[in-house]
Amino acid sequence: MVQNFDDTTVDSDSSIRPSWEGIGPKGKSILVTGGGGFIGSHVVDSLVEHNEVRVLDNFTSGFRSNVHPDATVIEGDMRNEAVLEEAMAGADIVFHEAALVSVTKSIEAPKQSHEMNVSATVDVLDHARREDARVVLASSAAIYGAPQSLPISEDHPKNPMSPYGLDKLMADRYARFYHEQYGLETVTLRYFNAYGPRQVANAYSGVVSIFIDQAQNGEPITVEGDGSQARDFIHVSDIVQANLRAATADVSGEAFNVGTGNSITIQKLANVIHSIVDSKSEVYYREVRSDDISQSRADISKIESMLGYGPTVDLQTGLETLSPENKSVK
Ligand code: UD2
Repeated sequence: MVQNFDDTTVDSDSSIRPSWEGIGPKGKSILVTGGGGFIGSHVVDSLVEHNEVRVLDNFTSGFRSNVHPDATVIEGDMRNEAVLEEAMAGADIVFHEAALVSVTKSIEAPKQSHEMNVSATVDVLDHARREDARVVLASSAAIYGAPQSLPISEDHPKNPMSPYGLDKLMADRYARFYHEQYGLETVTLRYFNAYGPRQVANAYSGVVSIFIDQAQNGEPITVEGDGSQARDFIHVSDIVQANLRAATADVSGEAFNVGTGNSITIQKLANVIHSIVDSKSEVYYREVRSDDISQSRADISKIESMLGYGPTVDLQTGLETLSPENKSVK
């Protein structure tokens, strides 16, 4: 897919057709942990029409208002044994999206990151074993650390640079272990840089939501370093697509990258967002983040060939639908 980021004209009619239409499980009992969060709530939206969907969320970072009205909400902490048992009872499939997602937060509180990203995942896997439920697990490109080669394939060396990356690597490996040791059906999805509707803009969130928020408010767009660092930004609609394919494919014990195979520099991202939002903001360069990764781009050939996945939302369109003039994708 070739993208032309110099042409940033806003097309006010642009909209995104969900890339998950027509695929995914039907007639199942499904648990989505973190179903009030950015990614989990979109997974729920894609499932409610054809399945009985439960959401487990403590709403510390997610929101009840994100949860589709047709889903049943269990409000509680997944680390509480009784709560998890209630949520998992009778489940056919679990989408485990709940996590302490921020790298920064994990550095501030590694023990909490470990509890939420590793211990809770082992609990979910263990309950899934009892229920004989299939588990689709949210992992992260953070497990690779600074890449030695691009694009990053699934067997690239893993050198995580934060408690978050370490914890996600452990969770990722636990999913494989549960498959190999106990025959549990698991699939692990390693998200690259996710963006889309409902991504909250704050100090702990992704750069797309931060830049859009700054551009809309006329505040300086804060590029860290010289902006030459690049990321593979993946729209949440395509993340949902990957989840649905992972839930239904005749594949188990495998891990897949979920990205686009393309990358864009942070400098260019700032310019594109500035133009789409038609902002009065100026681009402001500040100190480079310590331990920042300079380049990240997914090799998506494995998920393309084994799950039939393909990214459908190009970055330009995805960003346009996030601008205030266009609320066509919710
Ligand atoms: C993201 C995820 C992380 C993990 C990883 C996978 C977030 C917050 N983090 O880490 O959880 O999944 O991807 O590889 O989603 N930047 C600026 N200005 C800002 C904010 C960020 O220039 O105001 C830069 C930052 O220095 C970095 C790039 O944007 O070079 C991306 O930063 P990020 O925090 O959105 O995501 P990343 O890749 O560190």
